[in-house]
Amino acid sequence: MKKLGRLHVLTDTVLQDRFSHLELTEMAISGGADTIQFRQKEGSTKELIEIARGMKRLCAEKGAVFIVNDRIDVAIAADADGVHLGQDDFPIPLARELLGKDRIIGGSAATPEEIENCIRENADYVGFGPIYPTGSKEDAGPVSGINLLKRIVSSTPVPIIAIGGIDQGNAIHVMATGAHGIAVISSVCCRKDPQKAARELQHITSPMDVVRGRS
Ligand code: TZP
Ligand code: MG
Repeated sequence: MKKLGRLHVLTDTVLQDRFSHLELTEMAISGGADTIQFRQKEGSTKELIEIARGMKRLCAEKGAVFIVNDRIDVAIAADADGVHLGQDDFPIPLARELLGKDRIIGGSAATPEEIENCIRENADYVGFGPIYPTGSKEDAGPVSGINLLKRIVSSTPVPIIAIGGIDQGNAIHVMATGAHGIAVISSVCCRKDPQKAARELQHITSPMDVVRGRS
């Protein structure tokens, strides 16, 4: 399996329309995001595949991991590094059969029970949240808060990628729980300067890169 990144940026063209998925990919990676997730609920399959292929090419060039949300067909067509699946999406065990063991398969969870499902199905990581209130997902469910996140991190044998309302101000508290990393939409895509916004988060999620002068 490819190395699991610590700063996952989910590109979004609904909450903002200044930048395309590809432009956001470029800016987020320039700022230090190590993982880009293509998340788009609307549009024809053909259109999604075209966008995803462009994003994958750019991610491969820059050494970032490319993950597709929900759509395993689009992930396969774009030769993505992985797929991220919700509880009601394409079943993880079937995705594993199709993608093999070298691709990353992440599962979404909002409760400890859903985390158990992801573990049972051998997800490579669990995207857990919302940690804080978010306006980016209507059905995100109740917030977990930092204390529950901390308990979950210490009792879950797979890496946790925390999501939901994470920004430049609170990311440090999220990382302090021992979460493997964070996934964000608005605190990069909706910021005036997405590259700068990603850099600020990258300094928090991978501080050693800063020390080594790789920022
Ligand atoms: N899943 C749980 S919360 C969420 C998703 C996709 C939205 C995250 O967006 P933001 O803007 O980083 O809160
Ligand atoms: Mg989904």
